[in-house]
Amino acid sequence: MRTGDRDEPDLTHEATYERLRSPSRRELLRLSAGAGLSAGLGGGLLAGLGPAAAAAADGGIVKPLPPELFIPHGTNAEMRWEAMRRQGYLTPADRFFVRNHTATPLIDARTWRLKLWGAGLRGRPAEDRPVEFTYEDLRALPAETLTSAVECTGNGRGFFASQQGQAASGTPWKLGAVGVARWHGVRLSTVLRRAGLTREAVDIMPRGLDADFVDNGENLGRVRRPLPIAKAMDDVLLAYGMNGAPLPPDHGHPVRLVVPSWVGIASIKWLGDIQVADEPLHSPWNTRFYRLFGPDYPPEGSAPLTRMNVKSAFELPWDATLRGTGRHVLHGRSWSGGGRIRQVEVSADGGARWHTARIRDRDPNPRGWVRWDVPWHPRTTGRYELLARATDETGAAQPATVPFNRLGYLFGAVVRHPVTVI
Ligand SMILES: Nc1nc2c(c(=O)[nH]1)N[C@H]1C(S)=C(S)[C@@H](COP(=O)(O)O)O[C@H]1N2
Ligand SMILES: [Mo]
Repeated sequence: MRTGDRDEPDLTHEATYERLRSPSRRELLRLSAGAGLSAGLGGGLLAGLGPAAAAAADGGIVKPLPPELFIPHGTNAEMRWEAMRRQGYLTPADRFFVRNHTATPLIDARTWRLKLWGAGLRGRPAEDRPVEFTYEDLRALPAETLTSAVECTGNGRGFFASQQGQAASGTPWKLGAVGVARWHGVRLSTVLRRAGLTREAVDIMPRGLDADFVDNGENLGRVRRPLPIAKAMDDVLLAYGMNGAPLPPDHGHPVRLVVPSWVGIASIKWLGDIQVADEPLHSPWNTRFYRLFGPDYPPEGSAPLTRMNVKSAFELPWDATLRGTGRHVLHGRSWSGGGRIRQVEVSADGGARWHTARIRDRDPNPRGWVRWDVPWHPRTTGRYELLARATDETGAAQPATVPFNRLGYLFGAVVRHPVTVI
């Protein structure tokens, strides 16, 4: 999965990559200011799709959001973790979280085209003379299946306020902004090669067909985030299927990227075009967002975020009620962008004693999660807090607290799950 030689920097990490050719702070400020080159193009391309690109009506999400499966957060909705109880390994599409910057666009696959352009392709095709693939072109290419998590970088953000007393800005997710699906599609590397990828290619910039994102009155253009070519050529999928069905509108129909192990923002939905550049690219989504900002970080923020961290969740309602002081079996899942989960421990006494959970998946998928269970015998009725902490194959684990960052990314501390035994 990772490239190369130990002496070589790992360029599949945007952070490593960034360190090697980081722009100056002044340059970054300029790059993060607004839509830059892409301003105004959104409307034109969308108009080109005609009625096919109408946006979903009220609320911006197409699928039903029954309250037993979802907690709504404006244009987004998170999965309730009890909805994974008695499910198999995968998150069914009906309960997969939705993170929309604006609204789900309704795109007709018959008129849709994927457009590739830029100086990293043979002949350096311009944006208005791109290399095009139809939906059928992509489906005719060798198909692959990839079981991978997609997780929002801000998953767990609400716990900065509720557990650490410092609120971060953004959607106050609990732990439900994650899901694991079986994605079907064609490797991005296959399509990049067919489009004429050259050795000069450095970064790609996939861009969505949803409406321009307006941040406090400032139009930042369409959702787009650079991806280093090394990651793009590694394990990234252009997905047109999810759990054996066509990709649903809310999850990127007709085609989305799935960038395993990385921050959810990398997995661009409703993919319209991909710039392939022979120089580093920037967008607000890797300069002003998706870096760590705060007292512990430099003014321009950390390096752009790449891999997700380690997390664990119980398959219980938030504020669960359990009947009886007898034997219970607690179920949950743990996952990490760093790879396979090696160990999960659970505490019911605030972290004084930890019990090793039984991991049910024998051969853990490094891009997915593991299911686990552990018996629990509460001796008295009353309020409890259940804690779960996991360790991944790199040795990364879940601490009791994490340093604050203003945008509330990567909350990886142990979450204290309230339970009442009656
Ligand atoms: N075009 C586009 N792609 C996007 C987004 C978006 O708003 N527009 N949101 C991103 C973010 S922040 C996340 S976490 C994932 C969420 O994917 P999902 O809604 O299928 O769960 O999609 C990413 N891709
Ligand atoms: Mo996200």
